[in-house]
Amino acid sequence: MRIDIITVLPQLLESPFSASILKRAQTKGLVEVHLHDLRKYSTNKHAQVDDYQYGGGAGMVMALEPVVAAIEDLQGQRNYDEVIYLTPDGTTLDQRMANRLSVQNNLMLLCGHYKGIDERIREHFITKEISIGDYVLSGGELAAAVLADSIIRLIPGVLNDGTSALTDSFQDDLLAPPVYTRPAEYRGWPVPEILLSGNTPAIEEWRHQKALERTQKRRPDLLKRQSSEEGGKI
Ligand code: 6GU
Repeated sequence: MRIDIITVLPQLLESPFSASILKRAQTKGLVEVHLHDLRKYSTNKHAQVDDYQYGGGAGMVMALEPVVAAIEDLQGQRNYDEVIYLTPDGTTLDQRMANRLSVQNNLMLLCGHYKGIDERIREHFITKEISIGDYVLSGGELAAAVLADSIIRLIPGVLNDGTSALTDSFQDDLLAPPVYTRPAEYRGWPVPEILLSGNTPAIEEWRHQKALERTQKRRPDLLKRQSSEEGGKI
């Protein structure tokens, strides 16, 4: 997979892709992440990438021409499965969306800034608009990092344990069960005995039960969703 990210703040996105799993995914050749500084596409002598909005009012808009130039430059080099605009008024990211995007080849992400982008770009170039939740961030960069992380970790080979992405919270609309590590007893608090039993089927059943209990208690909405939308996960 290849992910191209268009941003006015490439520095902000460098570190999330330079550490841990996202770094290893790139080193292993499983994903390529390319950051594109929108300023490089500005024809303005001050490399300005914002502009006033028609109709007046506070707040600048991302300048139309550099954004279009960046998108078209990349589209001239390869076909993109999706051109995604990160914006708080987009569709809220969930695991299902991450799953679907993880099987694509080329994704372009455009990080929103200021009051956003000219509506005509949304109408004519953007194929998907994604928000990462109902709160406001200073820009789309951190949202793009979150989206890319949620996608990249699902690419086969990225996680060492091939099954671990499947047992994540949300992967089957269940929260993950509790986990324990050494020592078996700490300050008088024991690890549940079943986990020390070596009885794998019983342990699996216990984990499933705990996942159900936890979901019922914390996110009953997920269980409702499961019963009303059986199947069709991808
Ligand atoms: Cl994608 N952008 C901004 N600026 N704020 C957000 C967001 C995106 N998703 C949630 N809040």
